[in-house]
Amino acid sequence: SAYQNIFTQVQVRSHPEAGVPTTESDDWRIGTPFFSYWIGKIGNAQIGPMHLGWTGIISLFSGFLAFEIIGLNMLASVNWNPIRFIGELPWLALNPPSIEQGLNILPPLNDGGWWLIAGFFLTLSVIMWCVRSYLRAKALGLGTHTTWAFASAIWLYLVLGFIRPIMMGSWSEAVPFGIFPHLDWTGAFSITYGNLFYNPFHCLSIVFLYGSTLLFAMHAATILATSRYGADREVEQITDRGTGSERAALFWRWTMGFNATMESIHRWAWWFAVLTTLTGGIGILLTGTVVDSWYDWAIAHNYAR
Ligand code: BPH
Ligand code: BPH
Repeated sequence: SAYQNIFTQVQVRSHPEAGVPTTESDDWRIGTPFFSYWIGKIGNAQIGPMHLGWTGIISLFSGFLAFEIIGLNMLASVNWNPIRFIGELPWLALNPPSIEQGLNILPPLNDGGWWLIAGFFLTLSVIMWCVRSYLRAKALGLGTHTTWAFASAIWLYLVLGFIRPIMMGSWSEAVPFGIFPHLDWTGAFSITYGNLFYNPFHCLSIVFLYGSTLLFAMHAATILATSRYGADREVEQITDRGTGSERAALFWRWTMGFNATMESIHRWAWWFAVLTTLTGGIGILLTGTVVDSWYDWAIAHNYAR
């Protein structure tokens, strides 16, 4: 039959696909698989089974605890009034300890204690999720690229909420939980330290974040445009270049004189994503510890005038 791509695909309806055998027993695969037509429009129509495992259970449980602690504190802050809770949700906060608490790990519950407990469980949750991605990759015989990329995001998370507060000697330096409250924190942080735009690591982080979206748009467009020649079978075309990836490469060589390869484009994407949070974390760690005003720093280094 005709070649299938995402525009013409036929949704498979058969016995659920169990996947390749893994190196371990399959006891942890839970949930009876089922098919969904509409989910099939945006991805694989088969839902489940999912692999849970101990790291998955710990992650979901501790993530749920953090979520509950944050939510109940916000509910308490509006006198347990559910209507106000919904109406004011974007403005509600669970704040870190006040300055006087320093790095006290047992501050009063209503002066950052709940914030510390929620932060502990959220951190446990994301680290367990990361370990889980490592274990799933190993069980399938994969490289661990996803795990290390996620670790880069966790690095920025830890700098913002844990490492920098410790270096500054106070939990009060950390980010509050809450929608507008964390945005207010971000804005105040920039103003306090002389405008983050003058922080060169913030610049680098932006370059990589915007660069990531540029690369993603270019790559997705290129593959969609050449899928009619089979270039969407990307992994095969790394080792067995076909007319699809040949045309994809030529398109960019004609357009800008240079082209990535079917493999290197994925390394470009991986590094751009990873460097967004890696450079970002460095920039935040330097702020208030090494540099008190990025504007003054920029003047001193002929970067601003
Ligand atoms: O699995 C993932 O992605 C799908 C991992 C992840 C990643 C990964 C993953 O592998 C990678 C490579 C990245 N993120 C990369 C990046 C970029 C940097 C390299 C950077 C731009 C970035 N991630 C950013 C972000 C951001 C922000 C702030 O910009 C966010 C918010 C995220 N990433 C978020 C995420 C998650 C989607 C996922 C991930 N990045 C990590 C999931 C995780 O750690 O989960 C822990 C928490 C839980 C498992 C539980 C949460 C609790 C729920 C909120 C409520 C509980 C619900 C309850 C169970 C239901 C109750 C039932 C009721 C009916 C009663
Ligand atoms: O790294 C950074 O800076 C170096 C961060 C960032 C910042 C920061 C950072 O910390 C701050 C304080 C600011 N920007 C501040 C400002 C100024 C005030 C708003 C203003 C000048 C500004 N930034 C502007 C801009 C602009 C523009 C156009 O004006 C841009 C484009 C940017 N800033 C861009 C950026 C990014 C490059 C970078 C940054 N500013 C942030 C990079 C990034 O990807 O951050 C998101 C990722 C994370 C925070 C990691 C989260 C990973 C977790 C493990 C996920 C956990 C998920 C979990 C499942 C959640 C569950 C929760 C449940 C309990 C509900």
